[in-house]
Amino acid sequence: MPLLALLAVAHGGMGTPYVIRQVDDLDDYVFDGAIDDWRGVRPMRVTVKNRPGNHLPATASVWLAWDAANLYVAARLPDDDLFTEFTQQDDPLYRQEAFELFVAADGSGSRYLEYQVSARGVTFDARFPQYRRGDEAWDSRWRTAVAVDGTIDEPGDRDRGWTVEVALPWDELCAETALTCDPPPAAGARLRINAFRIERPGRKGMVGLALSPTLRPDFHAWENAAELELR
Ligand SMILES: [Ca+2]
Ligand SMILES: [Ca+2]
Repeated sequence: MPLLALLAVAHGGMGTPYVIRQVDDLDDYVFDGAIDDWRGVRPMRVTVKNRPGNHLPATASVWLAWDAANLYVAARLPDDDLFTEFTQQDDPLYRQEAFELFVAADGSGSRYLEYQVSARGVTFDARFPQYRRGDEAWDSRWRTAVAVDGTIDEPGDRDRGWTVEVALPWDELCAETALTCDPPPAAGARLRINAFRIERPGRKGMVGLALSPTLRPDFHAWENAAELELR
């Protein structure tokens, strides 16, 4: 599978945005859940939900990129026991294991979007016109694809994990958040995002991992979400 050689992701330290590179040529990109074609991109670690420095028995890596049509996200989620029994759109995937994205224009906590996908490829999507006032009946036009290395809901064997690719259309992000598409997002534009992994080792308890530590037990802690800058 060809490399997305022109993709690159870099980020600065605390207080500086993650820099997200534009994809120059998507012709070679295969939207299939496998992430070999993201090898040219530096991954970001999703390691802790609430506080920096915690040691947790799970990790994840995420990749971000963009073009004129979409914001792209990929993730690798190593997992020796794939656990997600939900099969219907908008099922509460977060009660078992899932990868989640929150996207907003700013840190105000209003007008944001939540996306979840499970290893089964089942999705949950909701828009939040106000903080925590979600509209789950809303359905996104996002694209998702997953690739599973193991067997889902077979507790007796040892899995390796799953990978996921996501494409979020800018026109939808602009319609449902304070981002503007007139003109469309371009180099220099900034937005807020957080990515979470919900993992249940032994199918109990819950380990929550975040791209940007929320610093409090709230997935909707927008003031602590990561800032992205398109480049
Ligand atoms: Ca698991
Ligand atoms: Ca929905």
